[in-house]
Amino acid sequence: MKRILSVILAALLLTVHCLAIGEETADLETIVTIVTAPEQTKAERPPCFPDPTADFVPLPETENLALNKTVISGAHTDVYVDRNVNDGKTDTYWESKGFPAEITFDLAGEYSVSTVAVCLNPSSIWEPRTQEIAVQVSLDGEHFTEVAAPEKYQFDAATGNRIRIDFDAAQAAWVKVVFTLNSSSRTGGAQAAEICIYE
Ligand SMILES: [Ca+2]
Repeated sequence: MKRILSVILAALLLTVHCLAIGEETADLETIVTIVTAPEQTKAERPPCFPDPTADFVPLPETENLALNKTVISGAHTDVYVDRNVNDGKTDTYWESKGFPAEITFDLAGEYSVSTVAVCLNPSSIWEPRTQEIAVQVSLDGEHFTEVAAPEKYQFDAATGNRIRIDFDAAQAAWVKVVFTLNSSSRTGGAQAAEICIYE
């Protein structure tokens, strides 16, 4: 008998509890305003949070012909080997040992190239520096023609720590990028996290 009374009491308590929750939910429904989310197809940034990449040097949106292609260079510094220069990651980089520093890409095909971009790690830890760079192209990997004469380019995190070299379109199966100066006091060689080549 005592057990039956306990069960009845528990059932009554559960019923009262459920009724209380029901009233609470009803109360919430009366104070909550339901709004419909606006259509949004891309990420939007409020004006008080300016886009940090807005001032970055724009790069072509076409295929990067250098990505993961065979690359040849001279001596490198420490662990900063040449295959870091076209692995698609800006947190790995190539650093030559001294100047001039040449790095050559086998495009594995013939293309009409017109832009070479040189990128450092975009982090502001990489302080501004100047590198002098030229571009040469070849159809046989032996005879090269200069398409962009040596020129000093400013690398700055504010503009993405990257520069682009545009030149008249030239047929190329090989592209050689020649560095002759780096103003950074931290190294005696050329530095590039990524070198990208575009038609
Ligand atoms: Ca890299």
